Amino acid sequence: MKTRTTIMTALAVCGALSSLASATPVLGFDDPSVLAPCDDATVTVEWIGHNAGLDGTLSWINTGIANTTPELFDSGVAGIGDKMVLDRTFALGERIDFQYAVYGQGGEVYRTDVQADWGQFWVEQVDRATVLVHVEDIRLPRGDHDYNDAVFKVSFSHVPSPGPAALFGAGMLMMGGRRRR
Ligand SMILES: [Ca+2]
Repeated sequence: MKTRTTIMTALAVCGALSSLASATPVLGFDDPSVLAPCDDATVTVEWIGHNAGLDGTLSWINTGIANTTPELFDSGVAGIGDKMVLDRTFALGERIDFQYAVYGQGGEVYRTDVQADWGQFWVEQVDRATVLVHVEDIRLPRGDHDYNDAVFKVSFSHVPSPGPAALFGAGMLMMGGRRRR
């Protein structure tokens, strides 16, 4: 029960600090930016599904390591509700970029950090700590704009770092240890 309360409080803090994320869906060729709404944000990516003739792979563009795009989901095998947690935390306002690579014919690759690809993504704000990202997997203007070829949810939660109180407590423990000698 106590753990649950702590998690809920942490999420609330993350949501309360969300001022950078847009409150309305971003359509067309605007930057489909997904931004961390708080510091020390843990990012969970959930596969929502896809409705397309061709399969593809969703990857996270890890800017911390050059040319690294760890795969998150393969639409051919991913199940609705499957989740992946990115292996680092993000600072307030830091962007999280994704790549969707279509199998087969043409093998188009779309990236949220490439302006020419922005129209292939539609970012829908669900709440302050959650967005849905919809992908159009046929290069515009040929694409049919249904944006259901791949859909995934990005959720942020705040993991508090050890605060001054915790450090103070650790210091007291060390002093206590010395006294016993
Ligand atoms: Ca489509």
